[in-house]
Amino acid sequence: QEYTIIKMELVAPFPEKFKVLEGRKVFLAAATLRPETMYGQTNAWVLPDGKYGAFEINDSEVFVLAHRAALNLAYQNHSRVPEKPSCLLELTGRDLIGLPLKSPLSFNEVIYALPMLSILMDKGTGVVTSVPSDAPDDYMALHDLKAKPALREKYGVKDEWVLPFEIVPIIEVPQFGNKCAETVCLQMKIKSQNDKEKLAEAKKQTYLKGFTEGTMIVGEFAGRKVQEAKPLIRNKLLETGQAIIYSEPEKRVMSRSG
Ligand code: ZZB
Repeated sequence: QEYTIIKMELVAPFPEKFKVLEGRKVFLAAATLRPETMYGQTNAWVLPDGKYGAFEINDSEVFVLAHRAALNLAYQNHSRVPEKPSCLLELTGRDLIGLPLKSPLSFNEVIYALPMLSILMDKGTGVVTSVPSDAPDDYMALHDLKAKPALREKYGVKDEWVLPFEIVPIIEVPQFGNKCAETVCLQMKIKSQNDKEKLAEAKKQTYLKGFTEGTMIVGEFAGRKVQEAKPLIRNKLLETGQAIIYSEPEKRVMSRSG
């Protein structure tokens, strides 16, 4: 599986726990298959109990991601020490919740890291960028946080990290409109982010529809088909140093996604 890693930059001044990283560029490294949706980012997702680390990628840049992903990256020429992850700081998802981030292409200038309970730590980087317009999982998880003050309280999520963030329409899909994920979640009567089976089906449908029939309605490639825009946007992110390629070795146990 070939992902694009989106570099979501931690905004200074860094919180206490991250002070040792001051002077470097620190990024939450989010693995995505949909780089063309980055305009619609509203937050990042992390697993509260997940184990993360801050790893030296080169002399100036640090990535926050799962240890396993750091090891893979080290073998893909993305570690200060060749073939060896160099961890500066051990972290959990809870340490990351509330971090303010600047993410490439996002219309929201600053977005926050928030808890998602369905994040898999053995897939991608364990950090996910959230696009509730086009990803059903993101739509439901953000919906849960907005609708349930107790859930926000449980994870120490401040209102201002969640409530101001509306869905940003970025892709028009025939019959599904420009908030594709919302349409599918409502149609399928999905109740929460824990409705795993329905969400898997919703994701499948949304992927297919978005990719084969979607048209960009924002950004540099507005008016172009998603199929055409996707590689163009991806290359742009790679060329400008806002993203890197991440290949995931196919060694996962046969799983949910097959
Ligand atoms: C932004 C985005 C926008 C995504 C969208 C999807 C969609 P797949 O096919 O199962 O490999 N993801 C990445 N890593 C994880 C993880 N560790 N745990 C949970 N979810 C993860 O799915 C790849 C997608 O799953 C990635 O692309 C990421 O979310 C999420 F509009 O990034 B995506 C219809 C989906 N739309």
